[in-house]
Amino acid sequence: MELTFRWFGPADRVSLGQIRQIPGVSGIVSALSDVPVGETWRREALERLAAEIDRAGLRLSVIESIPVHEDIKLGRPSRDRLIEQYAESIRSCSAVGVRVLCYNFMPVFDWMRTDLALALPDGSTALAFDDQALNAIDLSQGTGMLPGWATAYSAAELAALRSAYAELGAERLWESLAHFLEHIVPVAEQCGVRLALHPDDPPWPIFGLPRIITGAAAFERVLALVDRPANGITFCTGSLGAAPENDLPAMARHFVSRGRIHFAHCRNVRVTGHHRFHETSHPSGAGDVDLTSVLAALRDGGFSGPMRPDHGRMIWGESGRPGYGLYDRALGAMYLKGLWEGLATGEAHG
Ligand code: DNO
Repeated sequence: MELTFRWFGPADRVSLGQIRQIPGVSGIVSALSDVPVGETWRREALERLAAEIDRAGLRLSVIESIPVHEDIKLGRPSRDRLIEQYAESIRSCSAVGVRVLCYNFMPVFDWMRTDLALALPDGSTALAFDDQALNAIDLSQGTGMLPGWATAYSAAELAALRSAYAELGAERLWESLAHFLEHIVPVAEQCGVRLALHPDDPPWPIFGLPRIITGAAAFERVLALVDRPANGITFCTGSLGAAPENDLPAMARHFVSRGRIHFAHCRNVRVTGHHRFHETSHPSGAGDVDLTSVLAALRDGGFSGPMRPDHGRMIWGESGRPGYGLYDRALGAMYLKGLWEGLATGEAHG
């Protein structure tokens, strides 16, 4: 297992120097944030990113993410040109030594929360989601009212996208995913990059938009679309753990045995109602995700890919990018490292 940490590039308030001081972290998960969605990622830009990370004594290990253009998901005529550009971006990643690409197939929105600073009893704050609060959001104003949402859509753009997806529906979104994978899996395979599809977060439809990567059956279907080792998943315990029907240790055991978990995002959530949850600190007892059993399943299955702590709370007065401060994620990294080491020691002694 390679312990990694997400870094949002030179504009990130968390520095590579700080990340390097977290014991056990050797890999960086990053991306080019200034390339418009759909355009090809140039090798030179990735070389600069990789060189900066190298200079800090770390390694660019995972790209998270190259966003997938909505036209690809919607199956529009421009998709084949966009897919070819995506394939070229994968080749650029490979050229700088990146071996894992994390991406998602969520329509319009990536991860979604309704509260970016829910106060927890210990004085920390965490990201939270509540379906009722979501339904109260007035999308006729565009995305401006959504907490922390990065991609801004005007009211008209958003309305057009929502009606296009309503017409498309979940089954044709699956067809779009199949078409995409049929084209990019061979490219990834040829250049030694493993694709790691991230589950939808949260794993259910929001705002009437279909969401299809929601649990074990969906992952199984993804793997079968193009049944090749390069076609794999990101095992994100926080996204999957928001749906109580997902048995995470069982899923980890199953998909690691198939050799298709190419990246692990490990964090914890507390489910507090129907489609209602908040994030917590990483340890198993802090939320509903049994990370101890998940890591044991990964370890038993011979998982050797990158793993990262995921969203952290804001603690010790820190402020910063929601979910991506330094302190709580560093604690998460140490927890994951400790669990992993303990499992190894248990093995050696037992
Ligand atoms: C949120 C992240 C996601 C993830 C993408 C992968 O913090 O886990 O935004 O990067 O969904 O494509």
